[in-house]
Amino acid sequence: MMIKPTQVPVINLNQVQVMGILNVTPDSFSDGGKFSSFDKALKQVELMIENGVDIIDIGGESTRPGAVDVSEKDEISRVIPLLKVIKSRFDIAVSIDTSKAKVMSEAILHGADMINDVRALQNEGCLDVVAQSDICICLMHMQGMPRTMQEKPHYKDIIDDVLAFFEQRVESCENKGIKKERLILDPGFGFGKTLKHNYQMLSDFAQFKRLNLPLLAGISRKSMIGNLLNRDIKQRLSGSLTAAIVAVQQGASIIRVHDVAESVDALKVLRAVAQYKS
Ligand code: 7PJ
Repeated sequence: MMIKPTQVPVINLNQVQVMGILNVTPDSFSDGGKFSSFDKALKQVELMIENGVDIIDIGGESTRPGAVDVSEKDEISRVIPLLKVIKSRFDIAVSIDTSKAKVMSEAILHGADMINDVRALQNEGCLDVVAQSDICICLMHMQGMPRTMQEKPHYKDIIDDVLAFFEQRVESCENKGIKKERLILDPGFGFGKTLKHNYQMLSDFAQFKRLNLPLLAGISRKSMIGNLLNRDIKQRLSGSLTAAIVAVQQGASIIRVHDVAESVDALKVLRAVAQYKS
């Protein structure tokens, strides 16, 4: 039995989608916990919508390097009330960034349009929960776990290894009856990768299209920008935009960003370039 069928196909991949990041963790990576209170989060949602966001990605678990685990109860109380209010007030697609089956089922029940899982549905019960719905799922690659993933990332070949992981996860989904059409793949910039691995993935981003599934790129304000440029969080906009556009030019369907207005502008320029090509 379906938990809740979605009414409309809300994630439209006919044009590149801007996914705006809404962190609701007390220790959020790049907003310093600024939006941890409910009203501030809602204001941020309104602002993102005004600025042309397509999908809002709500995360209640910090997955930045070194982050500690959060309980299921805490994560649900951070994320679900916000999801409910957004869905009742705004006509916007919402993605829930979680790796916990219980959070996923609550999210699906309350109208989430997408599950964004940095652990690619590997945690117990996740495949089963998602199989009972029909919403989109983003499967992200991560080597190791957030607390320790940056200690010694190692790959035989970063592109081949990530592709092999995707193949295995897509197969697990299909074995559970989750149709391929619902899946989006993400190589997971910064998740168990050195600076070199990250730039290899960006240079060869188009290789990830080999499985014929839409791709998501999440690079915004990450250390692959900050460490390269020696810039702190607030000074990473130019680098982030450049990287996002490179990913889009190589076939990314969704870019996950903090700076919605600027990213929407950059995409408009790209579209004009495509439109006026002789
Ligand atoms: C990503 C994510 C990403 C997907 C985070 C941060 C760290 N989900 N959640 N892809 N990153 N799908 O935003 O810096 O790259 S949390």
